Amino acid sequence: MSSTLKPLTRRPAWKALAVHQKKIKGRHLRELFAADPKRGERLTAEAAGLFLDYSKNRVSAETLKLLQRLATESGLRQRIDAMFAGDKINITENRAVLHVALRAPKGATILVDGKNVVPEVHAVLDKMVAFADRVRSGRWLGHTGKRIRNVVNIGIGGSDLGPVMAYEALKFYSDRNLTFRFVSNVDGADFVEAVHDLNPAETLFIVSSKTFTTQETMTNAQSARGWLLKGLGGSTKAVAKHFVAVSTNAEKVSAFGIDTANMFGFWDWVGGRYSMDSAIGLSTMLAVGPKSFRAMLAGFHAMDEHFRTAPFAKNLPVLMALLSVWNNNFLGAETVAVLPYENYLKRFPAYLQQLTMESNGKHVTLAGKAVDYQTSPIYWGEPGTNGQHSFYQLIHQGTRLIPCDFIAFAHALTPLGRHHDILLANVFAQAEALAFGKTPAEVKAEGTADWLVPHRVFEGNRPSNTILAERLTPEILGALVALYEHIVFTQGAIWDVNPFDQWGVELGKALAQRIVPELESRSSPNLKHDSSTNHLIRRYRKMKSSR
Ligand code: G6Q
Repeated sequence: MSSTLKPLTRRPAWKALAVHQKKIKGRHLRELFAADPKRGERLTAEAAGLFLDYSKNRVSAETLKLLQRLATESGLRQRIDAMFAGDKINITENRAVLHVALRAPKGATILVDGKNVVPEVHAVLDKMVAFADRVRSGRWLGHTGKRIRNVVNIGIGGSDLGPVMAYEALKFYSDRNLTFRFVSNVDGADFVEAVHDLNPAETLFIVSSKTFTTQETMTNAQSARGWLLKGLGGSTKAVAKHFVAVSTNAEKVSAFGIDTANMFGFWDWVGGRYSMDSAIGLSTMLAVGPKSFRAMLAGFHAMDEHFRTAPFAKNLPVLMALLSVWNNNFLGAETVAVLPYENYLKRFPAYLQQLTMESNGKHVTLAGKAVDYQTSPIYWGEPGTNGQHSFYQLIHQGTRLIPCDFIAFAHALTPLGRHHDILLANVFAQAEALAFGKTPAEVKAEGTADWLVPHRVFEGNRPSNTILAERLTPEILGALVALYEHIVFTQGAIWDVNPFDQWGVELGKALAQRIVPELESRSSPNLKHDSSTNHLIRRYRKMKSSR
């Protein structure tokens, strides 16, 4: 498909945007709002329980029209249809990309190589439900006959960030009789601290690994096995009662000693960073229960349907993606700050870092040609209001343009006095201050001494989106994650890159495998790296032998 497209910078809409950018560059959001008193009501859209206000972006009606034309000229419609049809759009790995099938309702049909995958998805879901019910009700017993009180998910990257984020986001709905921990880092401190206060007889490990070969996860899983057996008297029979696996690799799961009856599968058409709603979400289901998990899937599906069917002009993921392309490629913004004013979403920015940057951090097109434009911006963020007391200074008065996505909810899950109104007053105030700033005349009028005026001026004209929803429910979390998944998809379509591979992660992994024996060998290894790496290895070996 992409071969029939013109290179991005030669598409008519792109060229028109480049010309248009010169016109709009000098216009301030103050002017844009003054010229259109209803702008704040007009430049909004709504879907799947999420209300989006994008009026505080540096765009005119013309900009939006050109951006939507760019989406059309980039073949976005065809790409969306190809994804939902199960086409192998992950061309470098020859795979379909079907996280949308994970939340398709029973009875839907999505074909991969001529086979409907939806029944398999629901079979795994049903198996997860049966297991979750046994653990949550206390019917699943550990090796010594005690019920499970602690669940430890071992996984990394896509097999960790989604589960951690979802657990934190939905903690309000979780069973407080169960303790959840997440171990990802190969740094032993992660595992040691996670199990420090846990009783092995009451602990269940979920080894989450699509490939079941990932160095960090396998190392942690082996340590967990050792810790468990040591605590329970050494019988390897204990493993079956305290370990389950989430993987696509039955052979390796069984070689580890986990009964494949306790393995929850998924498929090669689910990318790691798109897998939190697959069996990788087993810890989420154990925490919040099957009903809430299914509600989350329904939220994902509602956003999928919106993305698939809504016209681009009203399509939340498409609009947000196009605005990010505008900010990134035409206004020169290098990052996007994601700022949830909801403490339960504290891990959401970290989750998005992988989703966005591992997906679109690419430098060649689908056809393998080097791009001559920027691809993914850097995503980062922290929950509000905390960030306001640290890095917001740079967003308000620094020299860089940092578009912000504010996320807020009308209702607190844990209402407490005036807290929520104060929280929401802050999010609205920040977006307002960023957009409109404070002019020298306004600063002067406050009686500020002349020499101090420049320091207290806020230029404004800083773009932001505000997403507002009723409350953080499992449905809304699903819709929110799907929103960003489809933003990433749309960006990838415009930039003509493959958001579904991650070859950049491979080189470091392969090199680490080579260096491990060089650190562990008793005799001096014959090092063949560059002089810096060789020297660091020698120095480390010396330091570790003289403890
Ligand atoms: C995600 C990446 C990566 C992956 C981890 C864990 O899209 O592919 O983050 O999830 O490397 O891989 P396993 O699940 O195979 O252990």
